Amino acid sequence: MGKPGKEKMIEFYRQMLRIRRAEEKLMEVFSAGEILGFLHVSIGQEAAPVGICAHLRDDDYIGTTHRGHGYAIAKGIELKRAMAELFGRRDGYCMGRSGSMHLADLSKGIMGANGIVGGGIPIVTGAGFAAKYKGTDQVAVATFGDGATNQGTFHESLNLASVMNLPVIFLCENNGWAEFSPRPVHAKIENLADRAISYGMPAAIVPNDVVEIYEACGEAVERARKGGGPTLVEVKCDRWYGHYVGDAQKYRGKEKVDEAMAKDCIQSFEARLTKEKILKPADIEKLQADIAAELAEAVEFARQCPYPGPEEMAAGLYV
Ligand SMILES: Cc1ncc(C[n+]2csc(CCOP(=O)(O)OP(=O)(O)O)c2C)c(N)n1
Repeated sequence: MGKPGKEKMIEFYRQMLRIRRAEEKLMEVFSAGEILGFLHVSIGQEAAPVGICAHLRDDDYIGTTHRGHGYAIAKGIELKRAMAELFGRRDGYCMGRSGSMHLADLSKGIMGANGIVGGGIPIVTGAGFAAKYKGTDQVAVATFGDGATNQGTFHESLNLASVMNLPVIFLCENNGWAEFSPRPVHAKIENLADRAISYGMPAAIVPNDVVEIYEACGEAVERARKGGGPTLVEVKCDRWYGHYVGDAQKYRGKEKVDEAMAKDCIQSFEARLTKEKILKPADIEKLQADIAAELAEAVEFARQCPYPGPEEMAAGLYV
């Protein structure tokens, strides 16, 4: 696999920035009442989706959580149609019926976000089983938070994937919080990757650094594609904002939030790219401007799309 070259590094930066700006825009329009329901953003956690998705093909599967926008974007979802979906419009990926927490695009292997904590893990394990059964070299990636590792679905899935040698990568974003409970309250062990030991599964622990995540996930994906079975990867990251947009985080001191923000995975990567002369300030400005234009277009597209009508309510249902 090797180290990522210059072009890949620039693409990592561009994708992390696209995710950050898209979620900032989502927070803005959600707070203005243009999007209904709940919204959970992954600001501060952009390195993991970019690091893993850089290894995935369109026909590889990914299943995410309530905090899954970053993975959908990194896996190749189109911002216009994703935005339309979150706005509840009929030109969205799921005709405006999924919103943020069930956003899916099977043409890109995006099996969907999931509002049930740990709910996506067995679904992805099933996709891994299908790939193995059919004899393809596809892989399946389940992403989830630290809280989800206490769910039975997590343990059943890891055990099954291990004994059946399935091509699944279990990617845990340990941001230290499960809703309003800090990790020591919901799990006695600091490193959740240790849970892989009981399933005889290889595991890796990586910091919130896109290149380190890319390298660890590269090994895991390669092992899975070659028939070597599953891996558990734990990324130690930080959630900047509340559990959902609008959560004032009264349970978490401001100094902790400031600490998390100071470890920004995008800022530190930008500093590295500038120092290594991979990007000049003018290149960064251009990237920022292109992303801003892409997002403005996506939001405008979403705003002018119609809502689905009641006559379309049963479309796409299995009976
Ligand atoms: C089965 C289930 N239990 C409880 C909830 C309520 N809930 C929503 S998100 C969440 C915390 C999830 O924490 P974690 O898995 O660490 O993910 P993070 O929010 O940090 O990304 C909880 C308890 C739920 N949606 N589903």
